[in-house]
Amino acid sequence: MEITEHFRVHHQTNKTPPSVKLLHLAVVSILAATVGCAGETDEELVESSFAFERDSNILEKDFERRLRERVVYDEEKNGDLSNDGSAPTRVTLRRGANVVRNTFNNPGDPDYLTIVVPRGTRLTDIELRSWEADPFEDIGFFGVQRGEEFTFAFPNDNPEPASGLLGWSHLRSAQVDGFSVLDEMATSNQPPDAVGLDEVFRNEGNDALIEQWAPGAEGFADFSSPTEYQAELGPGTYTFWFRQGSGVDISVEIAFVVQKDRRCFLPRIWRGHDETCDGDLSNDQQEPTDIGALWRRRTPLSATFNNCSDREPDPDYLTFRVPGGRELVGIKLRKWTASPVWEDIGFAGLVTGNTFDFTFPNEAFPDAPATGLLGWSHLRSAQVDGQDVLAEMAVSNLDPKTAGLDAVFIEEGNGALVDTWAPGAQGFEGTLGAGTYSMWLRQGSCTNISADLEFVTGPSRRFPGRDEDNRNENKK
Ligand SMILES: [Ca+2]
Ligand SMILES: [Ca+2]
Ligand SMILES: [Ca+2]
Ligand SMILES: [Ca+2]
Repeated sequence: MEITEHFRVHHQTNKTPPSVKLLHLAVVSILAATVGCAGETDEELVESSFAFERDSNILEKDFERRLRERVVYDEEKNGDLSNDGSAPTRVTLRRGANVVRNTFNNPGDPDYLTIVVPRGTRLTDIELRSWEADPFEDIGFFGVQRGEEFTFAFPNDNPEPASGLLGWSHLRSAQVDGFSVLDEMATSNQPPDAVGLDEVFRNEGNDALIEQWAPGAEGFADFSSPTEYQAELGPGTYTFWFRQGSGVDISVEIAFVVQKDRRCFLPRIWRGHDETCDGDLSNDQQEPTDIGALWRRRTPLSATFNNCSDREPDPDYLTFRVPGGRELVGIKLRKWTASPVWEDIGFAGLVTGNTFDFTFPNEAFPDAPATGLLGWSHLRSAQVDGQDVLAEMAVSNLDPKTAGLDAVFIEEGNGALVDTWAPGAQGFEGTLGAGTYSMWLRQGSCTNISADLEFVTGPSRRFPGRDEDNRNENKK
């Protein structure tokens, strides 16, 4: 099937032969197992453990799908899926492919299904495996909402007719062994041509679907660049509606693929604080989440944040400690994703102490709005393997030209950052010594920014020879 580059990238990722992945996993496992050994730089150790995480995740998906498959609901054996959106049939999914077989029509047999994606797992695909209709009919509707009920119905009076849906797809026979249903649902907040689906529809001979797109769905694709995304739903409860427009019975077999979220099984020294496994970082600037003393070399942090006005916003405040004998020498951005649309700007602010006494707008200092901050940086994808976040924070008291950052911003294609600099921050000399610091991760809109950061420490130059191991301090 001819598909756009955007989707090709995503799908090819999942098609590496398992044997190749196994071999690679073995190699990166050995590399990763050397964490803490002499002879490797911090940078090499960090790279090897990130490679381990990335590659074993790809491995997991193919194996889970092939090795663990079970029918979780078959209407012939288990009875009709509920006709009532307020009391759907409920199934808890397990790792692997969870197969559902059902028949639906309109108006007599809508099917409502609630799935529970357990903690420590993610729903990573929905595959349509078979499609039967007699007489042949080739269109159905498949919608999803968060929670245990399905409240959405046609017609929707909202000018954006898909409002209220997390995502939706037009089910059709071409999806059998074809395009991922989950991918379509994840990007249903955007017109088909914005996400390359127009080409998919055309190649199927289903051009009419381009016109039948309706705005309003929330969408849930995680974009790692303007053109690459992953469609996934995390742990939680979701309800689906199988609907057909005519009296014809449509029978389908559909598989919900669930994968272990292996990050949560990594030792704390590798995963640090990961919101997916360890919970949301505090929304309260007076009581940031205390992630404790930083580890000896690197401490990862994975957080998702937004500043949404239509629902509960998610700012993230955290406190960390640089232990005696160590210095914070870098804050690296390792991964940047945005959902449900690509967005490329966030904010990271730093203060000393265990509260974050700074807010926007900073009314007391209109001419120097960064007053009160030790340092700050505009988080952005270009910092992934690029400019160090801590290094930017250190010189945030200086305008970008004086700090030498203007060239960096322009080279990244982020020239606008030169003009969005704000004076008032304290700044510091490159590294931060032993002490307690708090950080604010902020985003300006409803888009969820997910950032994997990494705090890197080194021996203190202030007290040479006192390179204390803080592993005991991290045992909680
Ligand atoms: Ca049914
Ligand atoms: Ca039913
Ligand atoms: Ca968060
Ligand atoms: Ca939060």
